[in-house]
Amino acid sequence: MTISMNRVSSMLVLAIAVACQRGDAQGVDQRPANSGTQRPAFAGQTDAREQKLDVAFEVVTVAEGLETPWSVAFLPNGKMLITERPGRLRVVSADGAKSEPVSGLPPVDNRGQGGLLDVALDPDFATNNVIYWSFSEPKEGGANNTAVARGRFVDGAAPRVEDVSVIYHQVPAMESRAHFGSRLVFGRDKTLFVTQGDRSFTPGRMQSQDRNSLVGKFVRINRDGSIPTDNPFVGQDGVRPEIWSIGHRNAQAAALHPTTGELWAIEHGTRGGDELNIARKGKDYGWPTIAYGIEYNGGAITGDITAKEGMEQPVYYWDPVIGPSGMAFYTANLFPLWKESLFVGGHATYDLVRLSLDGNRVVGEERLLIDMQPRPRVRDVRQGPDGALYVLVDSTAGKLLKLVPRR
Ligand SMILES: [Ca+2]
Repeated sequence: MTISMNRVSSMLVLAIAVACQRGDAQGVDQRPANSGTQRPAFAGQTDAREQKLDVAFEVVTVAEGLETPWSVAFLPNGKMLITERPGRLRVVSADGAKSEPVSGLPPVDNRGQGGLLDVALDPDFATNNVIYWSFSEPKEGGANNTAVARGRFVDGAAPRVEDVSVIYHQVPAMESRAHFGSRLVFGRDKTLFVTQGDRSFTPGRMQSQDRNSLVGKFVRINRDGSIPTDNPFVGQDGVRPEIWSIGHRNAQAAALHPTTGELWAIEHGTRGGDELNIARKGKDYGWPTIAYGIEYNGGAITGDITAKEGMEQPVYYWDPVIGPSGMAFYTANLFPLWKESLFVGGHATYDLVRLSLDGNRVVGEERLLIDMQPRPRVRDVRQGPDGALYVLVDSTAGKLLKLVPRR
């Protein structure tokens, strides 16, 4: 077939025009977008320019033989706590030795995406030895909900938790095996943020805008489970006082910004709508009223709109999606070029995503670990006390890896 030069140039102009509408057309992900005719609310909201920093690192295996690990936390003595989703918490030494499961944890509902999920140390762990963990809590009739427990950690040959109490229960419990969210992040004031999901079915999804439900919400609680008096909806009739922000789909990545102290979170979005938000007090992040992308089985989301007055726009969104799980702001000196980067686990893309930030804007993106064999299904990413970047690989034969400078 012969194509005239005029035809070629008009096709080229059209291609550039479409690309420019999406972003700057130099993004790292070359797969086609799912969002059809949708457009970002501002330049740079998606498909940021690829920015390769060419940092030389090597990947070291710290521990292996972990069954579907979900989260890692660093103890002050150089050991680590790692959750395994079926319901086990293990103490892992720097040399990779794994303890017997920590005893004393309440039962979990480990069907589907549920089980033992995040783990975090008390801000005063050095003096009180208290840890917190999130899990899917089994309820009658096959229902479950996200829950948070705390207990005093006692290390040793048979590690255990004592004085255990469940300090938070998402309500209502529902019959679903998905979208538990549940990252735990302490604010600077030592209150605890808990991200939660919409339970991945219509009854839960529609509660994401219902302020009398804790489904599809981020909540903020005190360390004993009580409600901070300065939560946004305290004292309002028909509104749950635990709520910090509303309209969230399923955030499995969250961290406190190292400079501003604000809660940043990344949620699993629609097909074409994973999104990075700064979760601010009392704000509405729109799900399911506004969303980028489409239903996973095709078709528009709710009213097929991406913006509405009174609803927050994401700082950034991915189309196609990455399946974000785990995030860390890098602040250490071990990798000077990575300072002030935001790392995100690509659970669906089997890679590690690095974002360059300028204030609250994403200005560059890079994909790491794309040459590993097999590619890592990243569940969590953390900065270790040694400044290395730790990556937890989700698998029935899961691993903890760390990235260190290449020698
Ligand atoms: Ca949103």
